[in-house]
Amino acid sequence: MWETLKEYKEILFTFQDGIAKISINRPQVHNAFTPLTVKEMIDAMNICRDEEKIGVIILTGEGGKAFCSGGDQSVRGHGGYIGEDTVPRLNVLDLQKQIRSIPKPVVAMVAGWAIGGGHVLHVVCDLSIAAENARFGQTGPNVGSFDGGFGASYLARVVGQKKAREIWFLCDQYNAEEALDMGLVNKVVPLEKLEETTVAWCKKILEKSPLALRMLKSSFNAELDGQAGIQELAGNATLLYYLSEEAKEGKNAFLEKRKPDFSKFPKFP
Ligand code: 2NE
Repeated sequence: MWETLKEYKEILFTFQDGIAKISINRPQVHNAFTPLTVKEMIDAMNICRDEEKIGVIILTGEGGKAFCSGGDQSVRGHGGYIGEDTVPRLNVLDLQKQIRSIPKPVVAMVAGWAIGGGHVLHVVCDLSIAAENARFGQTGPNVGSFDGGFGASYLARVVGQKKAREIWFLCDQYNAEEALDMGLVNKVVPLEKLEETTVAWCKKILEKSPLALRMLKSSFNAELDGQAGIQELAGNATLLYYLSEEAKEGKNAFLEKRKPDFSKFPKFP
C-alpha cells in the first residue's frame, strides 16, 4: 500500500517498504512535463536523497499508457518551456543530473510511451523495467528539438553509436522487445505485472549493502561523467574516510588544540 509522502500538483510522491515512487500525473498529455512537473520531481528527489528510510526510487507515469512524452509542447516558448513565472526553462536537464548523482538506485518503470525528453529520463535511470505495451523513441528532430547531453552521449554508451544515431536521425519508435534486444531496458513483463516486478527488483536491491550500492553507482558514473563523475566518487571516498578513526583523530586534535597522532594507524601495502 503506497502512502503519500508529499502532495504536489503534477506528480504523485508515495512510499512503501523502503521504496519511494515518483509518478508524473498528467495522463491527459501522456505525462508530458512542464517546468512545474520537473520542479516537483526535483523536490521529491531531494527528499529521497535526504530521507534515510528510502533506499530505492521508482520513476514512472500515471495511467498505464505513458511513462512520459517529453516536454509539454504547448508551453514551449522562446528559449525553453515556460511556466507560471514566465521564465523559459530546460530544468529537466537538472533533473537528469540529479537522477544520475543521487546515491541511491533509480528504477524507471515504463508503461506505454517513453518518448522525446521522456525517453531520456528512462535512459538516465539506473535500471529500466518495461511493460509489453512500452514504446520508445526520440522525436526531437521532428519537433525542432534535441538533447545532445545524456540524451545523445549516454544513450550511445547504452545502445552503441550506430543505434543511438539511428534512434535520433530516424525518430522511429521501438517496442519493448526491440528495446530489450538493444540493451535499452533490463526486463519486459506484461503490463499487469509491471509494478509487482519492479517492486520485487527494488526489494532485492534493498537487501544489499547501501554503501556498496552507493560506491558502485558513483563508480559507473565516474568513467563517463568526467570531473563531475570523479568528484562524486571522491566524495564517497571522503565519506568513508570520515567514518574512520584516523580521520577523526585529525579533527579531534584540531579541536583539542594538540598535534594529531597518526602513528597508530596502519600504512596498508
Ligand atoms: C507520444 C505520441 C507518439 C503518442 O501518440 P498517440 O497518437 O498515442 O497520442 P496523441 O493523440 O498524440 O496524444 C494524446 C494527447 O496528448 C497530447 C496530444 O497532443 C494529445 O492531446 P489531445 O489532442 O488529446 O488534446 N500530447 C502528447 N504528447 C505531448 C507533448 N509532448 N506535449 C504536449 N501534449 C502532448 C505522441 O503524442 C507524440 O509524438 N507526442 C509528442 C512527443 C514529443 O515530441 N515530445 C517532445 C520532444 S522534445 C523534448 O521532450 C525535450 C528535448 O528534446 C530536449 C530537452 C527537453 C525536452
